[in-house]
Amino acid sequence: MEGAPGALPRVLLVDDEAAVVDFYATALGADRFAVSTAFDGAEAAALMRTHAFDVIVSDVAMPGMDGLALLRKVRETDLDVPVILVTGGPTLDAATEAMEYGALRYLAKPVQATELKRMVEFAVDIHRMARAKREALTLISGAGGLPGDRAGLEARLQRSLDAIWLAYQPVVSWSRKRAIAYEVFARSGEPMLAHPQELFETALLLGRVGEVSRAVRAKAAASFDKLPADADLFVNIHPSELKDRALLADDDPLLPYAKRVVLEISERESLHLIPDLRAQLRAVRERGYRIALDDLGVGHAGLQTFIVLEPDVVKLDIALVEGIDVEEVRRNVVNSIVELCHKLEVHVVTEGVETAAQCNAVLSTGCDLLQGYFFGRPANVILQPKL
Ligand code: G
Ligand code: MN
Repeated sequence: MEGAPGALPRVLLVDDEAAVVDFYATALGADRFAVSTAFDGAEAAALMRTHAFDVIVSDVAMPGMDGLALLRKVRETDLDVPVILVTGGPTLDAATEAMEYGALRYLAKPVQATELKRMVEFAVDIHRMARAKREALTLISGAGGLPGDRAGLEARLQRSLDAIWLAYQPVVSWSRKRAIAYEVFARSGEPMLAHPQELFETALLLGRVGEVSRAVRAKAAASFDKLPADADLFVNIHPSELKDRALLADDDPLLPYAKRVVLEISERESLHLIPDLRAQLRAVRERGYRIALDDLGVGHAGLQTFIVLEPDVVKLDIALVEGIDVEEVRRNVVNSIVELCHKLEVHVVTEGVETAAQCNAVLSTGCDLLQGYFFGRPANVILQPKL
């Protein structure tokens, strides 16, 4: 839906007062911008489904879908288009919220014609830059084996989306002699994007992470039919899922099961690019989800991720388990982590347990929750663990 080169920048003006919209349109000038108008958020959202815009200028207080709701809606599908919010009664809360959701600027009424024009011009440049950066990313990754053209990537991602399935692996409690949960791994029948990492990286390039992660969550939600009543579900999420708020949508398929879901966030992934991560995590927790810090031991050094995530569960990476039965120093390290976690009332799961010897060594560290081939490999059905 990109416009032809040299075409006028497309601006969408949203306000429930016709006079205000007219004033904005005049201020911008029909010779400089291609202006479309809508009288509330719902009408704007409908227009956006069929038209691409370079900038959206929206009132905050409107009947029906207000400006903030519109902004959230926009960000579900478009991470780039700049949104300028305008309000009659600016409060700090609303301004903060607007910026959190990725509004470019926040303007107080009455808006001066020159100010509006300057800001919209700035927004057009920002949007161009965002688009160029995305194209650059596509080019760079193209060199690494993925198709360089967007259409190719799109087609491949679509095939992967259609072919997504879940593998289930039990997380066992040794003392309770049963599976207390199953971790789900997204898999895809599309060979080039079979691994979740490739799937998510492609989705990121195309700005479609929300869609892919939602497809995974829909499958995860459907698993509850088959899941034992006393077992929870561990679902891996990519940090960028916290960015576009797709996870927080009121109609998210996984939401009804939130209290039985632990969302795993890997220490391998960088969290510092997520704007206002703490607020996002708070919102996730308010929905009832618990959070696990995944792959502890292989990610960034230091405890920053631990401190920010305040996890309910920590998962020790397979790298810490390898050789744990023969190396005392590994047992001591794991033992220290397990003790500290328990002191902080954080559950610990040890991943990658493959042999009886490893199992015994891990149990000797005081860790009761275990996962690995020794109890069950990831399978396309929910299987009882071997215990
Ligand atoms: O990053 P995360 O911890 O979510 O990924 C775990 C990966 O490790 C999965 O791909 C899973 O198939 C794999 N896995 C699970 N259990 C074992 C195991 O016991 N040994 C090995 N080598 N891999 C495992
Ligand atoms: Mn995991």
